[in-house]
Amino acid sequence: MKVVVLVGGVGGARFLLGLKAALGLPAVGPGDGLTASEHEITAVVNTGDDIWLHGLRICPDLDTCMYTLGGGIDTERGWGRAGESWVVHAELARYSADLDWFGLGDQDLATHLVRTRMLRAGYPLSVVTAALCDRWRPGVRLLPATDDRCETHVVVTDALGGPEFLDRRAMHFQEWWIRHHAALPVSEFVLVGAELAQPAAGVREAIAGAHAVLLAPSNPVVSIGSLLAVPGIRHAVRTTPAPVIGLSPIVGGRAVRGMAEACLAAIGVACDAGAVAAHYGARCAGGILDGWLVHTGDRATVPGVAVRDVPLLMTDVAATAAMARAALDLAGLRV
Ligand code: FO1
Repeated sequence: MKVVVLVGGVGGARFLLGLKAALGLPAVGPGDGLTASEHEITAVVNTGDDIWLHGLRICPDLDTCMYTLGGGIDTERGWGRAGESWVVHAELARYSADLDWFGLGDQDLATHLVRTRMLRAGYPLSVVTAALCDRWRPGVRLLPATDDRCETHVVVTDALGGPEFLDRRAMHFQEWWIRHHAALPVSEFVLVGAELAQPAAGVREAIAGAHAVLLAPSNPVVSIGSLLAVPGIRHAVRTTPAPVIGLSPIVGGRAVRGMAEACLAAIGVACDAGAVAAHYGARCAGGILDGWLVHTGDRATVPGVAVRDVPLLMTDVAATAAMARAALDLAGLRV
């Protein structure tokens, strides 16, 4: 069975752990490689969070998926390496090198150094990611949404200069998310580079050749939304013969993780499972969904979208595996 998952960062990575378990693959790592599984998972990973810092290209969602599935993630934070040290980060702060708001771990730094060196040598991000995965062996093919620059930036309108100076300024999503804790009022999200970006090698083919395409319970705006904003990816999802099934990241009117509420409010979408489904839209009505899983007790009514309610809290791998099985079942696939 070929399953393609559109994922963002922490939530998406956790979902992939459960999907691997649901398909009989070891949650972490590639397994013994002897029992060649007849199942193949491809994750199309959001690259809208990617950022140049200290001259290094940092890919938060790709690294979160790679570390999580490769067994190197710090499970408390959900990002960065387990057992991390922050010596370089502290030294940068001593130089008041400004970017102390971004946590740069010493082990994580090696990933950025290798990636940046390969990018500078001309390798596309998809090739770089495959090379990094040679070490981490995630047991899932990780494809960046695009090999091109297509960054999520946030336009903030606030009266920093006093009520008479309502000024608009843009900043990278990471700065808004981390430095400002998503607390600054957003007037819009802009995908810088989208007009020139193409899906990365293999993305369109994976989506077209899948038996099921799943939307992980990731942030609908800055993860799934930024991913779908890469020209060609939304079209690939809308035209694949595979059923397209989404899992709601909103449980009981509250985002399970991260600050999806702030992001949804910025685009005028209510923070509930039904509103997010309507935002994605039914494939038969110009959107992308054929099916939608909501948490037990939540509701969603979108004409043309088959809705089921199941427990959607990824409390552990077993719970997440049950969610993944429910999504595949809604796609008509029995595992
Ligand atoms: N998230 C934070 O809240 N604070 C950080 O300092 C931080 C640093 C960081 C470094 C590398 C990396 O791969 C992820 C990092 N994240 C940090 C998480 C990241 O900002 C978010 O998880 C994603 O961008 C949202 O999906």
